[in-house]
Formats: sequence, C-alpha cells, structure tokens
Amino acid sequence: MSPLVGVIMGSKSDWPTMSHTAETLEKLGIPHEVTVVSAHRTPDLLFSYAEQAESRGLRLIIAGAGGAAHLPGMCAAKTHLPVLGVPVQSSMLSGVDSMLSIVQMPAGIPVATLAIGKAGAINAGLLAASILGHEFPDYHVALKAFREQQTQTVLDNPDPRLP
Ligand code: RP5
Repeated sequence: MSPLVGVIMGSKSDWPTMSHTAETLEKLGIPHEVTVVSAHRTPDLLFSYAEQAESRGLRLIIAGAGGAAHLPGMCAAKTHLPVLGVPVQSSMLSGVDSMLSIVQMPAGIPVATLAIGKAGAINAGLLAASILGHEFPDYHVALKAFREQQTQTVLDNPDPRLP
C-alpha cells in the first residue's frame, strides 16, 4: 500500500527521536514514508513536498524539528493536510525552543503540537492512527488493541520493585 503518513524531519540528527514515530506506525501497520526535509537548508524541497503531499495520497504529515523549528509551521502553510509537530530535544535549550517555535502558531495555520522528544514522537504515531481510524477501520482496531495491551501491562505489574 502506498504511504498514508509522511514523516519528515529537519535533519538526519532528528532520526533517533523520529524513529519512535516510524516504529509506532509500523507497530500499528500504517504505511508511511520517512524523509529528511529542512525548512532552511532545503526550502524548495519542503515547498514541493508539502504541495504534492495530498495528490500523492498522504493523509497527514508528521514533522519533527529542533531549535528554531519552523519545519512543521512552514509545512502546514503549504498543505491542507493535518500537520502534527514533534519538538525534538535540542542540546542548548533542551527542546523548549523547539516546542515554543512549533506550538505558538499564529491563528490561521494550525499545527497539532506533541510533547518534546520521544513521548511526542510516539504520540504523533498514535494520534495519526486515531485520525486515520475514521477512514481505515483497521487502524482504529490496531489502536484499540495497543491501548488495551498497555492497560493490561500496567495492571499485571502493580509492584514497582519487581523487574
Ligand atoms: C533543525 O536543526 C533540525 O530539525 C535539527 O533538530 C536541528 C539541528 O540540525 P543539525 O545541525 O544536527 O543538522 O533544523
């Protein structure tokens, strides 16, 4: 099946974080593609990627970036698809810079912003499943199973001292 989710990131250095998004989508069986697209190093590529995303069959884009993280916002400005932004933890300001630059979109162009780092990357994949679940019931079922298993794991391990 052709990809439904485009996972993009500003740099190869974002992959240790964004790999968690890809892993989550894989677990849920959601076809996706992964591409490095930089808002400031490859702005023309970003524009063509965002402009063509919908006609290529993508249903949503997950964009991860760090520092002055304008990738998700610029991407959202060039497509009508939902854009989920993942703030990558930066070395200087620990990702607060990334988070603020992604979350504080002026009214008119929304970016659904997730938590900083690994948690946000995983949740972006889960949120994608939730959005796609309306059109593709299989992903709704997969998400439900994931949540049930997660709950069961907590219930089965009440004593935090045990391995
Ligand atoms: C952003 O700058 C990227 O998203 C990355 O998080 C950050 C640093 O990029 P590199 O200098 O490691 O390529 O564009």
